[in-house]
Amino acid sequence: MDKDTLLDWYRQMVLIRRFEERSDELYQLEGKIKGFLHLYIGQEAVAVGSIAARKEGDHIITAYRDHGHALAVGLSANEVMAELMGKATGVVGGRGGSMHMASKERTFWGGYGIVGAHISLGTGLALAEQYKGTDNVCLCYFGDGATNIGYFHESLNMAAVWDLPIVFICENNKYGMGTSIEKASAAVKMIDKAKAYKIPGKQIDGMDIFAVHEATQKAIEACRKGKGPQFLEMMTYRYEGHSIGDRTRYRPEGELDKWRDEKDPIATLQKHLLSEFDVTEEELIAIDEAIMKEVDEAVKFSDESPLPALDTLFDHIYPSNAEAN
Ligand SMILES: Cc1ncc(C[n+]2csc(CCOP(=O)(O)OP(=O)(O)O)c2C)c(N)n1
Ligand SMILES: [Mg+2]
Repeated sequence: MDKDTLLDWYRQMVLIRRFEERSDELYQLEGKIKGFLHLYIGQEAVAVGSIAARKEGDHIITAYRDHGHALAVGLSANEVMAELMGKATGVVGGRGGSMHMASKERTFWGGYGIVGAHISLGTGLALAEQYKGTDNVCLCYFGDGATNIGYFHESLNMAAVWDLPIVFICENNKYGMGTSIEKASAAVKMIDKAKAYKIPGKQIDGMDIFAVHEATQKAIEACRKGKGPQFLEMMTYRYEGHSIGDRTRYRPEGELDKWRDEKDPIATLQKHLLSEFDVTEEELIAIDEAIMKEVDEAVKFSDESPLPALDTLFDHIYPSNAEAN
């Protein structure tokens, strides 16, 4: 890996973290973000490292914890923040909010709130590419909790039967909504579920951006060679609760500190940059400062942006509904 690539990964991970810390304040202290807000803090290496392995045309689809993926596919802090604030300049015009970031141009399809349902949409995207005879693949992200849902099993089965070009990326952060894996899942290793459908699976250290990137690259390559679906279980940790308001009382004391102190993906890459490359502390500080500015500007941009106009209320919905109204 060259220095510029690693600095770019570092920049992306810091952007996601600062962006979300600011979003948390805007939600809890300023009331400028409403609805749900699921933070990705702690898991940054998964989105950044894996999305860096895709080429143009490959699809990305994920669940409601989607701000990190949105920024990693290259959407600007301005348009993602404006979306969080429900403004017309947001990535989907202020209509989706936190859980529904998406961008057709970047083949990034969202952002879904129904746990597990988008896994079938990702499988459909892969089927479409196979049908058209392209070498595009789909990277489909979901949580450990989503593997208990029927859609997950039906999708894995079909993907395996039809050898679809899809990389199933399970972001295993040990918990669903207030419930640990052990309490909700009979199989505690997610790769065992993939094995049931004869899909090759690997457990990866999801806090290590190098491991994430390499594993995703290999999985994508296998898909492009027609070897069918691949499964990666990224072992990771979310530092915040499931969504704002979750005080995470179900976690053992000290668990968060341990992950944060020993495994933090940003600190780990930082150390690597300082020890293995001729990167200085000053350079990293300058990146951090530039990002703080970028986030502040995104908030200003969103504050100053208009809400969607009332006469666009029925845009983008089925004509029959619009007529009915
Ligand atoms: C079909 C469905 N059931 C339940 C919920 C409520 N719910 C939202 S997130 C969640 C837990 C999902 O956990 P996981 O897949 O591990 O993802 P994480 O939140 O840890 O990223 C639940 C039960 C929902 N949104 N949809
Ligand atoms: Mg989870």
